[in-house]
Amino acid sequence: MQSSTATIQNTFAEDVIRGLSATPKFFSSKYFYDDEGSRLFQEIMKLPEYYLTKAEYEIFSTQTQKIYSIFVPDNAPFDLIELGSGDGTKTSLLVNFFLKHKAEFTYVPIDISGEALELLTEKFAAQFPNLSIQTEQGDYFRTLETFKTESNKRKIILFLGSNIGNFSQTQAQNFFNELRALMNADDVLFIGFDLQKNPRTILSAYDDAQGVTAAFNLNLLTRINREFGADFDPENFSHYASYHPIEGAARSFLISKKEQTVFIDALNKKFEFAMWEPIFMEISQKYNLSMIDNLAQASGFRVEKNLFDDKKFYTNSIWKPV
Ligand code: AVI
Repeated sequence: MQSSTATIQNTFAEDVIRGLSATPKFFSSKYFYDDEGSRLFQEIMKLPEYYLTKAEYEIFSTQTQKIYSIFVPDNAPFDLIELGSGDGTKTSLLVNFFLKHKAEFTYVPIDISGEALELLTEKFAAQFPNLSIQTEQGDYFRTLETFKTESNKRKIILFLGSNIGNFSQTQAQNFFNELRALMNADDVLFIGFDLQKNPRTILSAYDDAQGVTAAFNLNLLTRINREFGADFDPENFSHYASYHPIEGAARSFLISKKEQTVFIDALNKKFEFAMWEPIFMEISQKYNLSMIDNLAQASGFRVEKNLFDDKKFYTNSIWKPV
């Protein structure tokens, strides 16, 4: 049997071939996060233009009590499950408050990256010596499936950081349908959605003045060079971001600056690029409140409450199963 790393690598290779053989060409933004990509994303979150992280942090720090009362109306023990845990900065605000209020819970971060989970565990163990923490490496749904049968505690599931925005609306719908099937009537889902706003504000967040977002996109070419022996010259591509105010979709592309051929040694394949040909890299879908309501309803949830930052740039939406 193949190791799971080899399987992931094969899927990546297949996705590269599929994306570069398609018209228009595309990559999946889930491959952005190698070590350098994760470092660049940390930089993005600190950029003045990238309002999303600050807005969600504001909600977590100013409305902790409200969140707590909705999550735990009855002081019953619960599992606080985080899908894609990242560095845990925002979650630590909740954990801190919950512990101070003597809530009885286990924090369960689920992530594909073992390294991210190790870092998080170290950080949380030092910060919260009394916290019960159970890390789970791997697929969200597979882990939740075991929880559905093995734990009879209420599950509070966090899906933060507007990660849902990197799914198309159809993918988001499928994702919530699958999640709903693994939840019990008493469980709660807490999701971060970036909201539609001044299109210029959104566009700047994905086209920052320092070029960090451009480097973040171009890094995928460098990753493919390293992992599959490709000969992409990142200098021959430029980053282009767009925002479509009717669809609410921010999209990023890498544009071939000239006619060129790229050879990928490990895949023994070459791909032609016309001058100005785009590769679609990423969608960052922005929502409005009726889109959020419709999405919840269509997947078997109701919106219990939407929490907003001061500027109403962002919402953390609390959903309950119906
Ligand atoms: C991780 N994700 C929610 C980010 C976003 O805003 O779509 C990724 C990102 N892409 C460019 N900047 C940030």
